[in-house]
Amino acid sequence: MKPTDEVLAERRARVAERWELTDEVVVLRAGEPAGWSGTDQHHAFLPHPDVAYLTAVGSPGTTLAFDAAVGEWELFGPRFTPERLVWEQPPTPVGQPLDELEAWLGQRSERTVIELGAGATMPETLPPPAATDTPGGDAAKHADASAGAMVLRLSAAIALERITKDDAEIDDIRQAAEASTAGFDWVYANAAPGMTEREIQIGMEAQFYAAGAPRVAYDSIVASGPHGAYLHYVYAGDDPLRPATRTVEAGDLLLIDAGAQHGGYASDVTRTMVVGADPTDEQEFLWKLVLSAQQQTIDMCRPGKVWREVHLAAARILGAGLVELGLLRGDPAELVTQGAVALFFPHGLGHLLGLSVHDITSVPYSREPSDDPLLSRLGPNRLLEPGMVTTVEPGIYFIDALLGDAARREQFAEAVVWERVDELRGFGGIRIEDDVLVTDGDPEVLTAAIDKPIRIG
Ligand SMILES: [Mn+2]
Repeated sequence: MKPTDEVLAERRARVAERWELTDEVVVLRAGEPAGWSGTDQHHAFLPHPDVAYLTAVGSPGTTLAFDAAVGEWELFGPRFTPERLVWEQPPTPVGQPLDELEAWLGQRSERTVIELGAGATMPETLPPPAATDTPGGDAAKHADASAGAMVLRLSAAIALERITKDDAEIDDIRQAAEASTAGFDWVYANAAPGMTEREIQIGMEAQFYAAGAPRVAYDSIVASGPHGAYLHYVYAGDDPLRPATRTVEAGDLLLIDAGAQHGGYASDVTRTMVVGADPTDEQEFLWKLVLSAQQQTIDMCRPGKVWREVHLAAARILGAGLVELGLLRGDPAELVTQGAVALFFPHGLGHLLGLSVHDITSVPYSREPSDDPLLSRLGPNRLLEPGMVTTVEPGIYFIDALLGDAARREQFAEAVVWERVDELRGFGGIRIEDDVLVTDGDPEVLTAAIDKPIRIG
């Protein structure tokens, strides 16, 4: 649902409050389409998520400006010339014409202007604080550093607002999930041995679009048999000029990680099924293990839980199962600490979901702990809060690059029962993923309508 003007005003007011600026000018740009090198074509455009969040407008060039001296926001939108309107339909007119931004900034030329959104230069690491400046030091470098720190702080403030979703945002994620449901239902009814991964992808995505999704939230992963062991296996990932695809065989695992987008908001769903045959003992054991790890950790998605603990709980459950199946030996918690479980579960349990499928990743501090109170809550030790939407996606994979690596085989000679593991090389992977809304009460699975069959076709 498109946020009302009132909701947009509330979002902007909360951001401005976090910024605590006095007389600076902030400019947030949605960005421009990226060119395809060597041609006059462009890649599909999506606005910078901070601008989408604060404006609900997606046209290239859309710019939101803030004058901290008076506490006022000004929206600028592109207008096309008659010549351009011969070729392209007009963007929805919003705010003042973008051409007037320059004059608006000219009236504030004495003030510090901070570029955010697509115009921001985000520092990769925390710039040194000004206090460490030394006499005769490189003044210009420190000036850059402090500008970088400002960009980081202001971006982090928007990120903190985006971490918890308001009702309009949750509604869009629900609608994205509904379109995804149509696509997965099509797979359950139609996928069968003899079809290619590509045919299944096309049939599924057609249902996303038919259900109202303007686009997919990310490149769909439709991976059969051994391909399920590449975490991000996508069509044309090998060579976009002559993409290969694989025909699904009876008894294959089929791992589908796909999601529709709605209103700019993503859904992100993974299901793994055996196609056209009853599951083998190992397929059934590992599928139920992954599902159990998912169910138990979804139940942990409650306010006050530290995300890292939820991840480690999933890893221990998976580790215990791998011991039970005879692939690992030892204490599950120790196997997690040593890194033996990560040979089979080499990714995080989940990520925030929102305007981007991996939401709030543009702030570097979302990846590391920080002493800065504004940045610390973005870290991996983030506490879950009501309104957060996170994926929960445990998995077990038999990845040749890890399991065939001589150094790892030696390092884990004791922990891994290699003769048993080697029998399962080529197994592929199993991942089960849902989108979970943290609430004051029980966690709500926004993708609960998407069935989890162990066998289809
Ligand atoms: Mn995901």
